[in-house]
Amino acid sequence: MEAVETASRSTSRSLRRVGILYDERMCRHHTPDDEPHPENPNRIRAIWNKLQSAGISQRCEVLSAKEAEDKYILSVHGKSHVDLIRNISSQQYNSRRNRIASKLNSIYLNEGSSEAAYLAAGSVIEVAKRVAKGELDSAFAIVRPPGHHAEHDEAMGFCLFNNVAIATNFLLNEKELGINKILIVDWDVHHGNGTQKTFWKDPRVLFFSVHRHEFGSFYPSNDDGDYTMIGEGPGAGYNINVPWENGRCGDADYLAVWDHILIPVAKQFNPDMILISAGFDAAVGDPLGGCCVTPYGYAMLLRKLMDFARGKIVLALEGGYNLASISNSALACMEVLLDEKIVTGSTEAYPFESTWRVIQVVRQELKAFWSVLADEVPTKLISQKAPIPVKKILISSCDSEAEDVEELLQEVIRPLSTLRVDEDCRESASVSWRSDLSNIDIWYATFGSNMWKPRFLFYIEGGQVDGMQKLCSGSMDKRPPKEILWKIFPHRLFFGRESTRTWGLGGVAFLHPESKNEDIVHMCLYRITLEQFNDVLHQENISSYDMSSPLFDLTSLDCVKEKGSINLEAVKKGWYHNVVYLGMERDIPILTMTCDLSDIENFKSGKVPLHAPSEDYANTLVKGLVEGGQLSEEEAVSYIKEAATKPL
Ligand code: Q9C
Ligand code: ZN
Repeated sequence: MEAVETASRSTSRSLRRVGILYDERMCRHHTPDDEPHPENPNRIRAIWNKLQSAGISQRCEVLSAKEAEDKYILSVHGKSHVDLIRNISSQQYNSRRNRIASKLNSIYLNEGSSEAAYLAAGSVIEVAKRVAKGELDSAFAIVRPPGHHAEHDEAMGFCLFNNVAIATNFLLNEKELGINKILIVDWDVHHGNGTQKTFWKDPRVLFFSVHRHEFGSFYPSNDDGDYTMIGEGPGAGYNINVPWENGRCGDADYLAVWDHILIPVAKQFNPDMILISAGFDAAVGDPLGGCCVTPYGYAMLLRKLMDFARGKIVLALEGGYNLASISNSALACMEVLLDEKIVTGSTEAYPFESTWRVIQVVRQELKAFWSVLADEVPTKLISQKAPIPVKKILISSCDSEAEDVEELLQEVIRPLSTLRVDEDCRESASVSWRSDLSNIDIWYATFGSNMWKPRFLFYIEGGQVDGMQKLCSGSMDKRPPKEILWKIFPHRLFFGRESTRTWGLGGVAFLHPESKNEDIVHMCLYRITLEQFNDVLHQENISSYDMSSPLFDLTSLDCVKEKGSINLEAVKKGWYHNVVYLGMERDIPILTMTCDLSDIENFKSGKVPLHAPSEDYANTLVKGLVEGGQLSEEEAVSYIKEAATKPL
């Protein structure tokens, strides 16, 4: 009997006992009206389906989720936070839930949130316990909501409970498990601020995070993720941050950080167990991350960690928003845990120069604590670097601009058209979406300065509009609009914001996203492709978003037709990130872009002022309306005046 079991194990199961935890109940946390959101239930479904169809889950021990007990959660979070998350999904919170969520930073809540949060935390505990006991060699917990941003008293960044921090404390507190030193590796593209704070003074936990930082402008947009943040008191030296200065980092950059920081330190620290905050939003194709780690890259990073803690490794999912990217990355990691085949693949040759610089400053900062970091990195290595990256990104805008100018100052201006289509991710990532969307026409309806055709053409052709200091990147597809027509819609035009970099003092045009019968707005409709529309969206909402995937694809189009409007999370800082559907014209959808309803509230309350436009800006609109044959000059002037003076 026993012989039979052993035989069947060696054929269908791996020699390694690898745990995998998936539970559909964690899908019950979603946006209240199922509005699109990058952190959605399909993320974990996609990973699970992929692992099943690749035959991975069949070779693993499949576990289901367990809710965490409050006493474990309370080792990381305050009582009031735990009470809130426990009760937030109950009926008595129905009327307050959305308001509470809106006061938090990047959080939504629904009737399924409490259960999912407890299951996510409990699941990481469950797999970590089994690995610690030796029942499993290693494990992957496919959990959501993610956890690493959640702080002692605060849910943020799509995270409710800090799953990895909770499991870490669990392991350390269960003395009989014999786990006294834990290495947490956080390779999510965002800084693990919550985890860092939890173990700030704790030398039993070495927290290592590599993340986009951009000098404090990348989410969570503060200095917590800086390399100078090394821990405090007995924890000094036990917190290591590797902050990227830019996006586009890929396998070579991550591997260099592993080879020259993490691996030597891990050797010296000699952990009893490793927990990985395994977000896959640094993966190539991720809409939020803008980095380009391949599945092979993730496999290598994980492979190198398997040599420590006798292979006792737990991966817990954090972020990652491209379903294909996260599924393939997770699959590559599972193959490493199962250890059944050699990791194969190749990596682009060299890290960026900025990567070597960051590695050097991190080593410098920490060498007093880790003698293995004391030597200089050989100049021979450092001289091997990728050519200075040129950004295709953006470039300038017109009615709008990003809030943080710093973000922009990093940009090297270069027209899109000079990029080859098939360059690797470091420059233009996967651009196959472009050919898909280049055959689909939409009407781009504009109510602002783009009504003046010469002005709008700069968004297509690129270049500098007369009298404006700024350069537009243009669209990669430079064909002019196929048709132009004008229509009147029952929407409210208004002018807001005190000043903009493009137009100086004075408000710029916005459309109330909701229609009302007493209002009218003149709109100029340009028939362009969905690809061009994406480039227009990008120019209207300057951000570090890198266009490796579209901002607005066919799914978004279906969704906006059904829902009326959709907010583009990736360019949330832009003022025109809300795409509104205005109906069909000759079987072609009409789309415009404006602020969202929460901005409208801020305009109404005066938090952001309503403001008449500058003369230059108003003149551009008048020219648009007059040259477009819509109104006489006099009528155009009074149309704008009315929109600029009527209260919202
Ligand atoms: N301008 C994780 O990956 N983005 N969280 C907000 C505001 C929030 C990411 C953008 C990103 C949170 C787990
Ligand atoms: Zn993330």
